[in-house]
Amino acid sequence: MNTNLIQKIKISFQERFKTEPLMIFSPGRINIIGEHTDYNGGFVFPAAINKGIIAAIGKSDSKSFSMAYAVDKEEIVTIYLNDLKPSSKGSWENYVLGVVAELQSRNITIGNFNIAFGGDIPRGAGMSSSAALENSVVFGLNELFDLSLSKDEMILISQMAEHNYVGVKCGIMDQYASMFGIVNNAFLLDCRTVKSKSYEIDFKDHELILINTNVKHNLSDSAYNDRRSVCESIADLLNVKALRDATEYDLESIRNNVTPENYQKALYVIQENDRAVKASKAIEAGDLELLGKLIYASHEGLQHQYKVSCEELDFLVDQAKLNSHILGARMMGGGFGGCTINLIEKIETESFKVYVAEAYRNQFHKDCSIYEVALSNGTGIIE
Ligand code: GAF
Repeated sequence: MNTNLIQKIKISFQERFKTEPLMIFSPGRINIIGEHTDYNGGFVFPAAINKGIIAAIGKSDSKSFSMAYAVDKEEIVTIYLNDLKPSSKGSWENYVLGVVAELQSRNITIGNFNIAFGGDIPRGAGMSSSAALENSVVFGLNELFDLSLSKDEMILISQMAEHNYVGVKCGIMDQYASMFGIVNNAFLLDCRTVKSKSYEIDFKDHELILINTNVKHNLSDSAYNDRRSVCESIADLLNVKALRDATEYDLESIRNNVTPENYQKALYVIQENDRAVKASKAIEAGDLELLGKLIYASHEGLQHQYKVSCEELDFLVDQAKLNSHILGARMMGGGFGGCTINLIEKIETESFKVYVAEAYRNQFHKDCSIYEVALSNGTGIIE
């Protein structure tokens, strides 16, 4: 955990609100494989990481308002609990407001509060800073006002905050990974039952590194919701609850009833779901070659079938493919920017970092950022 950041957030809270806060860490996540399968009721393979959101939270004496302070942005908003509405600016405020609104919609009463937060994952990096923020807010309010919410309830509140206040109809992967993370472990999560099996991750002489394109193309939120509705309409046509319940054979039977583009999107989801399960078996068997192949195949599908990649991500994956010490690479998260995740032999990491940073700069005249991350515990109090 980032101790400097914890200090900074704590001091910012104390200076502004003049009381002692409860400190919370809520991690971001990686996803080894299983992309865009969560909202199709399928499987994903995420893990919480040692980067995320640090929040300081405390009760407020005010009778009429609460306050939320984004320390890095130096922005503060006043929240009137009896008059909540989404902020038109569409910024970080909606993650906080959305959680409060979801509590209210469940008739859960809270008092006024103050929160200050900051983080060490860049927004738009596909590492789930939004779920981390939502989880930190709901977790903090649960502690502060003794709401007795379970972690399962809290992640649904976070997810619905994102649907109803942020406008992204996300699945449950990010909130789950951030809330339930276990140090050194990743999860095969069944997004229908919201139950997971954890896998200790030790790739021996290999490791996972992230490369951030440092771009986030604008269409990402609307394209995300579009993909979701395409999947839902094809599931309807197939008469199944979600694409997770369909096979390639089922899909073939309605091929003439859908556009070739939508057929490919649904096919991607069915195949990716299968890859996530296969990847869990490969990890269990220590078969990193197979895991790497599945990861590359996932990117192919995201690029050509599901069409949520972009030229910066494709470039990074192509660079990885040129290096025989990299077993697999793919875009991670919603897409249209953010990071690639790379399974690389440890002895190669340093030289690949230098190589890829220069190649990226030459190609796009901007810098990528490279992170090594450790798998961490989920949302919790910082003692
Ligand atoms: C985003 C969403 F928030 C997740 O629910 C998931 O769908 C992911 O994109 C794609 O796998 O992170």
